[in-house]
Amino acid sequence: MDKIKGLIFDLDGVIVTTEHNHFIAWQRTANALGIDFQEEHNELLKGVSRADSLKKILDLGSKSISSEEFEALLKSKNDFYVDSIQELNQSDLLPGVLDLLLKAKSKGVQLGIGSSSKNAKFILTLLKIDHLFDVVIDGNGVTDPKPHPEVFLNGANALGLKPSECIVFEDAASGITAAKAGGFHAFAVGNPHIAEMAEKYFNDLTEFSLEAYA
Ligand code: B16
Ligand code: MG
Repeated sequence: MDKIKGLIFDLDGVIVTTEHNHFIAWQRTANALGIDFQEEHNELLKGVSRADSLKKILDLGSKSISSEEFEALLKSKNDFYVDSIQELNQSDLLPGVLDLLLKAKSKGVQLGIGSSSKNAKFILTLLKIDHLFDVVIDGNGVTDPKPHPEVFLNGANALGLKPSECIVFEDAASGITAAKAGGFHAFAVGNPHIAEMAEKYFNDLTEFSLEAYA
């Protein structure tokens, strides 16, 4: 393995526990359409863009709606979700995150975010960790969402690093697929369902030792 010079983090589910907020907001949307939506269905939506998530929910219920209704549902889901995360703060960071970011900074390892979320910058500001990242690539700057590798390739490019010099931390199948397709080291965190797909698996980031890689 090349010496690791960059760490690229997915946001929802790796840095912070916002996946549950997404789930509650999508469940409300699905139920309004008369579609049953449970945690196991939500697994298919992790790391998936907002529009692709709604398409998957409609497929689940074999429903089709007008483009006006589609746009209105995207907006109401996001309004509900954003309302639900207003109180986010540093105590919501997942275990080991802050220590790892600070250790990487002190060793000169570059830091990036590779998220599908259009709310990523807002969330990083609420968490007061935005200043720690050298680059933030989010759902606003990407043409092809995960499982396409574009989000991570743009991140590595901006850091001036080769994918093989970066570890991507992900909690979603779509994100592990994207990282592997881009030639990154794809490490899974906090989601045992995807452990088998990844190069390494950690229950949380306290189990990851930067010294072993950088
Ligand atoms: P938004 P990540 C993803 O973020 C979430 O995992 C996924 O549940 C969400 O639908 C997607 O962002 C879009 O988020 O609606 O805020 O733009 O895990 O890639 O950081
Ligand atoms: Mg995620």
